[in-house]
Amino acid sequence: PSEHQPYRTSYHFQPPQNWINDPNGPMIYRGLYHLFYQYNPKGAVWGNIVWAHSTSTDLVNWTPHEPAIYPSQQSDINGCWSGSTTILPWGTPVILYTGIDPQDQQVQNLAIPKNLSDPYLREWVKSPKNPLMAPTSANQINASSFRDPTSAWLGPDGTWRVIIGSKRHTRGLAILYRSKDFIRWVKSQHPLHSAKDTGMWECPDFFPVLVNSELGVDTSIMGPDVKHVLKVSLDNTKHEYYTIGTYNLGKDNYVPDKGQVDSDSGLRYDYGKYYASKTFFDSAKNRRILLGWINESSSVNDDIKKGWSGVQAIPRILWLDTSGKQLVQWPIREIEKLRGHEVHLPKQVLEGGSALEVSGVTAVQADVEVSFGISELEKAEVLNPSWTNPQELCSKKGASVKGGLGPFGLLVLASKGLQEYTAVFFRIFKGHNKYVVLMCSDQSRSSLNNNNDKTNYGAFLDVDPSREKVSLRSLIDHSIVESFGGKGKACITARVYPTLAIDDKAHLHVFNNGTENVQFTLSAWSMKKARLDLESKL
Ligand code: DQQ
Repeated sequence: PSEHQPYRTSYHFQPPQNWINDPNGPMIYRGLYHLFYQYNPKGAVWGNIVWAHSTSTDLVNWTPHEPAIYPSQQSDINGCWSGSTTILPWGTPVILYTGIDPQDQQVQNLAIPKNLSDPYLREWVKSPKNPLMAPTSANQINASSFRDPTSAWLGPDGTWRVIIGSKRHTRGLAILYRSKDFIRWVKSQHPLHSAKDTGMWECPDFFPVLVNSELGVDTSIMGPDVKHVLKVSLDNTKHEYYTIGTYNLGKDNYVPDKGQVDSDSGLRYDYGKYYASKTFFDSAKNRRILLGWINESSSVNDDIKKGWSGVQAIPRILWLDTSGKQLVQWPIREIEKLRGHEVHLPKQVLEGGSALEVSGVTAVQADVEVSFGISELEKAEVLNPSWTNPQELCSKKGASVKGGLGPFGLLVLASKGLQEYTAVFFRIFKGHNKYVVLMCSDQSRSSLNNNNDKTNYGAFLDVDPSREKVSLRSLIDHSIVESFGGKGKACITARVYPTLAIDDKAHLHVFNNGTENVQFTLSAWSMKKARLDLESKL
């Protein structure tokens, strides 16, 4: 790896070097959080995959351990791919993961802790009965599309259930298996759910959320005040989408609610770079926590040069919005422990066509909260009914395209003369019978290095600007801009690699490139470094 590392993160999880991808089997066990993740011990590109392992008391500072799961049996000799943990009713955690066997078939394996009194659960023992689920000519499972078991859930009938991502032709499938003892698994005739033309479903996640509550619940909870969420990661497009719906225990199937879009154009946890995510129930704080992998946007050559690739997003809590129609996410409170010096800008007017530098924070490593109030809503641009794709709209109308109300927001990781910046902003449109708020993350000017993917991202935000403020929180971390619009109603994560706006040469501005004035208040905190790469293996 090269000496100067301007893109390494200070508080987004990453190991000292090499390739990482999916978070695996996150859980809390005896007060300690465990993160496993897909890892290549030998380089900065995907390959030689094992489950690397770190633990934490706060999901912010991490202690690394030796890999927990690595090829050692027939059933995983060609790789240990993604999977999940399940906490058994008496408190013992177990891992279900995908192994790649000698024929390169994808099969599902079980591992249990070697020593339950080791709080770090450093060693795992694989079941001699592995594989527990495998493609056969009888079950018609596609051997190269059968992976990523979820956490299992236990029905009131004493039967465990788990889903595995798959496809049949172009139809995405959540194959359902049942077991009484966690060892002998029987495939159900029908998948839990499927959707046409979505392709392979990687890393499915299926879990309950409470109606009208931000509290999380155990994965096996069912009942009248419970809705279910099914999330899938699409191998074809590298997007995730989720639906909210009903789990019918009798039929053992899941049906998305009316109006939920069961395809790539549906709801996303994150409208930027975010993939192979997974939730777990934090029984210590009664919350459901979401982890996700943030891929690079740089070239493979640049990844090899810097010696690493991939980071984990800041853990987010997630709950059902009061509308019942979408989820809401927010960075875990613990991350605020890293907030240092605060710069506060009290309520003021930001005139159309102006920008204001926020000085006094380490702009390269900051947590920024800003909220905008708009009074002149009549001046909003009329929304063309053909503008239905927010990402396309954000590409067409980047930060430099003037509007009526907006673009207004933040210029982050900006160089002194604004040769480089990433813009996270809003535009307000007059829609059919309501105002429409568009949230964008514009990477087109983020770096003078053109080897990077600088695609813009966008999302529509379900906020009514005539009744509430339009708020934005951005977690800036050297090469990451992780943004939360409308108090977590839409999230966009971007990777950027500035060449000038690095280290103490990065600047932060609030800007308004619309014709109309807006009001804003802002707080920005310099962020301290988290303990991410402590070498000690304990
Ligand atoms: N990554 C794993 C697979 C999974 C994919 C392999 C998703 O199990 O489907 O590293 O990123």
